[in-house]
Amino acid sequence: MLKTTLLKATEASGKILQQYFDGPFEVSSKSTVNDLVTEVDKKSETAIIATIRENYPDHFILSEEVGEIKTSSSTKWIIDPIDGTVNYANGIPICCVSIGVEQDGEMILGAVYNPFMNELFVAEKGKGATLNNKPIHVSTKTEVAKSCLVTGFPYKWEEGTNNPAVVFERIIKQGIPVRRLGSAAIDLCWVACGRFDGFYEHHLQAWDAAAGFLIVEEAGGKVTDYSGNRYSPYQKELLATNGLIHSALQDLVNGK
Ligand code: LIP
Repeated sequence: MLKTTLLKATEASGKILQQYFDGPFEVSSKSTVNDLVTEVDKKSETAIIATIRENYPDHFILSEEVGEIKTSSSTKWIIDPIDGTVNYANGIPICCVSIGVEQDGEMILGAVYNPFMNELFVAEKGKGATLNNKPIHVSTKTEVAKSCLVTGFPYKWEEGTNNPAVVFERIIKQGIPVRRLGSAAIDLCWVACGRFDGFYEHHLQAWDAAAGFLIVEEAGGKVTDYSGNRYSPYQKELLATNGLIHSALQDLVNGK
């Protein structure tokens, strides 16, 4: 039932993303000039929440644009109505809807759908991860030096010894390819299906990674913060790998 609702909400959102992709639509700024929200994020969010509410009027909701809709329920839906809004606003079809379901503090279900590539990633706690219904697995590369990585950068710059530019420079100076797709949810799913061997980002929000981190774990990968603690969507740093390069990438990220 939860999964059926999750897939229905994902599908409803995907249709909206496709319908409005060619524009025109309104775009406005949030925390910084390039932290964007479009009219389509809001339409997608409304459709997702309406679909959830048909079956679960009392569930807790945490969604990027409306924030928290608090209830006493132990089930929380964590929603990004468009992950990769900057891409969407620029007509770059690397964006998706991402929805995770948390129960009693544990992520139990997650779905990420990029309607432009017709790729639906789903994971259920303990039952593995799929791409368009076919089981997926992380890559088997063992050397970070031969890996293909992906990262993302924040819209609001934070200085610091290990800021995103310093880490990026450290890795690319070793000749390791690091891509930047612009959607953390897609980055995670592409680690899950073995296209990337690792992903790191300094400052994510719960909705960017709630579904994707379960998809990576269920595909056999490892997701932690930069200190190696199991990832929680309620803190900002994320390091996701195939497991085999995890400690080596963690060292690179931390400058060790
Ligand atoms: C974005 C992420 C992206 C990250 C940005 C932002 P949005 O989400 O998916 O990878 O680098 O900081 O969080 O705002 O485009 O949906």
